[in-house]
This record gives sequence, C-alpha cells and structure tokens, in this order.
Amino acid sequence: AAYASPPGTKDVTAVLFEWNFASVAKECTNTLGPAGYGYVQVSPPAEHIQGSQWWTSYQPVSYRIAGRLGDATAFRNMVSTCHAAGVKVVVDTVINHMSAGSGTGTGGSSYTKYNYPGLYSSYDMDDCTSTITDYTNRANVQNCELVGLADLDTGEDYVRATIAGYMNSLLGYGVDGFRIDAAKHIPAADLANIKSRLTNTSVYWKQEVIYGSGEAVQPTEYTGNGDVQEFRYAYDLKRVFNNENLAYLKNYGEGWGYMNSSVAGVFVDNHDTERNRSTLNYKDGANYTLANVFMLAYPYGAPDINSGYEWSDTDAGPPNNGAVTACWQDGWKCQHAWPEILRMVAFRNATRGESVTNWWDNGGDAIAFGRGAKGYVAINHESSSLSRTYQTSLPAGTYCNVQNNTSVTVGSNGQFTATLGSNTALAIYAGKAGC
Ligand code: LM2
Ligand code: CA
Repeated sequence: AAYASPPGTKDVTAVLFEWNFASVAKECTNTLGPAGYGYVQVSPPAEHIQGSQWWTSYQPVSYRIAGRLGDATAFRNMVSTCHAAGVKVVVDTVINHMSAGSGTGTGGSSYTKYNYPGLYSSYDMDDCTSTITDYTNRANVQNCELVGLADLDTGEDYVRATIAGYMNSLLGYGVDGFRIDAAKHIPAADLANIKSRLTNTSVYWKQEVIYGSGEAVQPTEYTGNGDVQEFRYAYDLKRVFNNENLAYLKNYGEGWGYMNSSVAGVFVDNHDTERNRSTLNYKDGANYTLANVFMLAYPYGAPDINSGYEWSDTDAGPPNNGAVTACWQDGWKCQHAWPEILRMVAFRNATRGESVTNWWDNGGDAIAFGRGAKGYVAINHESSSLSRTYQTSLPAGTYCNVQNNTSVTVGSNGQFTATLGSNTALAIYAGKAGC
C-alpha cells in the first residue's frame, strides 16, 4: 500500500514534548517499553535560535544535532536505548522553513534570516517573503512565510537533497520515523520527492496537515506519502466531552467524514492545541483522561499521547531545560504514565485488529463497547454512578479492570455486572486475568 501506518504490532506513540534525549532514553527503559508503547516522538533535534521559549526549536539554523535537548552523542544513545527497550523513535523534523532573525544558534552557528552559512542562502528560499495570510490561496500557503519564518524552496533540487541529507543523517542514527512539521506549507509532491531520496523510502512518515474547511490545501492530498494527522478527531473529541454526549461516538472516525483509519494519526491534544485551547488539555481533568482512554480503546487511526509540562505562560520553555528527574516533579505532567492512560496501551496492543462489537450507550453520556473476544471497555461520563449488566463477547473468566485494579467476572453468557462511578471507566482484556 502507498500508506505507512506505524510499522510493527504496537501503534501507540508517546510524544515526550521537549524532554531531553537523556531523559527520553531513561523513560524508554523504565516506562515506555514495559507499558507497550510502540514509539516515542522527540522534539526537533536540529540546532535552533537561542532563547528560553519552547518554540525556539521550531526555528532551525543548521541541521547539526545541537539544540537544547542534547548533542549527537546523547541522541544516538537515546535511539539505541529506546530500541533495546522495544520502542521505536519518531523525530519531529522542521523542514518547511528556517529561522527568523539573526544571531548565533544553540550550537554556535552564525545565521541571518535567509542565510545559513554552509547550508542555505537566499537563493534557496521561496520568492514570497511576506507572511502567510490567505489559507484559501495555495500559493500563499505554500510559498509564503509561516509566521514570518524563512520559507525553503522545496521545489529546488538542492533544497530537496539537503533536507533528504538531514533526514538520512537521522536514519543513520537509527531513527524509525518522522513527524513532518508544517507539512501543509510544503507541496505534497515536494515531500514525495524528498521521501524518495531517503535511504529507507518506507520509513514511517506522519504529516502535520491541519484540516481547515474551505482551505486550498487539504489533508487528503498527502495520504499518498504516508500518515496524516487528523485534527478534526481532536477538535470533535473536545466538543463531545465538554458539551455533548459520548453516545455520539458510536461511529467515530470515517463515520464522521475523517480520513481513512489506515492513514490517520490521532491525538487528544498536541503541543500547539493544548496551548491554543482548540482541544482538551491536561487542565481539563476527567474529560482529558477519559478522552485519552477512549482514543486508546477505539480502533481508529494511530494514537499519539501528548506528554508535556505545566504552563501558564504559553511561551514558557521546558522545566530544567528539558531534563526530567522524575515524573510529576518540576512541572513535568507525564500524561503517558498516568495509570488510566498507561494501562490502556496494553489494552490497545491486546485488542489490535479487532473491530468494535457489542456497542452500548444510554443515549447520553455513558458508553461501552467490545473489541471482539479480546477486550471490553465502559466509560461513564454521567454526573452520577451507573450500575448495570454488560454484554461482551469475552470468554468466561476473571479479568482485571485495569482502570482501578479491581476484578471483574465475566459469566459463561459473556455478561458481567459492574458499578462505575461518575467520570470513571472500566477496561478488561484477554490475557489480563489478575491485577
Ligand atoms: C508548526 N506546525 O506547523 C509547529 O507545530 C508550531 O509549534 C510552530 O510554531 C510552527 N509550525 C512553526 O514551526 C511555533 C510557535 C510560534 C513560533 C514558531 C517559531 O507556535 O509561536 O513563532 O514556533 O518559533 C515565534 C513567535 C512569532 C514570530 C515567529 C518568528 O511566537 O510571534 O512571528 O516566532 O519570529 C513573528
Ligand atoms: Ca513552504
């Protein structure tokens, strides 16, 4: 197939936003591997403009691995440590643009906007030097400057070869996939050309193309290259959890007009949307936790779990410059390790390939569904507790409800009875008998 859903049997990615590479390595060994995460995604590793804000890493000034998160040695160690833990590595790559401003980068390289000595000169930039303003105009979106950042002319052979050279150097470090930052601003055909130059042309490829109604550039243009992030999934989950009823989720996914599951990357939030409030975020309490539980239980797309840090100032860079001593300290939120979320990763792996069965809802804010004979989940988002008997397709036996470490007994008729408190969930799956 032309698409590239994450290779392997584990499709959940932990996005460790602005974690330094040494901290990512430890987390692969201690948490991500044992929990069953298939992938970890790291923030942009290339040398970037200096500054305390997190977004400095979205303004590259060279392709040396010399950002705030660590050098090439730390990066290489991280990749090999994660691989040893059974976790593949996705890199957030910023290839649409270079920096604004002028100065010295985090690795010592001098630059001015449009000139990055030894890498690019003004000749390699797109001709439009005004800021993107009109999303109904394809040329404006793809050839002009995203928030004023120097836009690379990805139609040019030298630029394509140089970007491919950067990605090939990352492949040389052993990485397994790329998140293509700002993909909407790069023509799909240019990305196809760049990908064709890679030493592994079937590498996992996840493009950030934010859906916008009526826009000139649409996410489906990119599905021939690889996966595309389905932003509508995250926007609609916020609305359903905050204002509507979970019963609406019965046909979530293609039934809502989204991209085909086999090419969709999904998430409850990412580093941009948690800050601009277009989605839920860690401040939303049970709505956020349960949305992540639903995403992991429901077979649509490949899920990313966003894991960041507390903020009140949306520009603030990471605690300790990206060093994580321990989860839930110094502001690190570690959503990937919240027990209700973490334990659903194993649920997802155990139920892989099974479609939704035995759907139930109360017409309101409580739902439950099975994954064939492999698993069953119930979510009570009502304001009061709910007691009832559920019909599953599970073999009779005792299972661990991994949401709260209590036992659930499924009878020979496939039924079990349970009481779920307000804003709690239940999840059981084959292979997890005891807690
Ligand atoms: C992305 N996807 O398409 C990233 O997910 C997003 O986080 C990036 O924006 C953006 N594209 C560019 O890679 C972030 C941040 C912006 C920040 C840029 C560049 O959200 O606020 O812009 O990185 O660092 C900053 C200033 C902005 C200024 C710009 C250029 O906030 O006011 O624009 O730098 O100096 C004049
Ligand atoms: Ca562009």
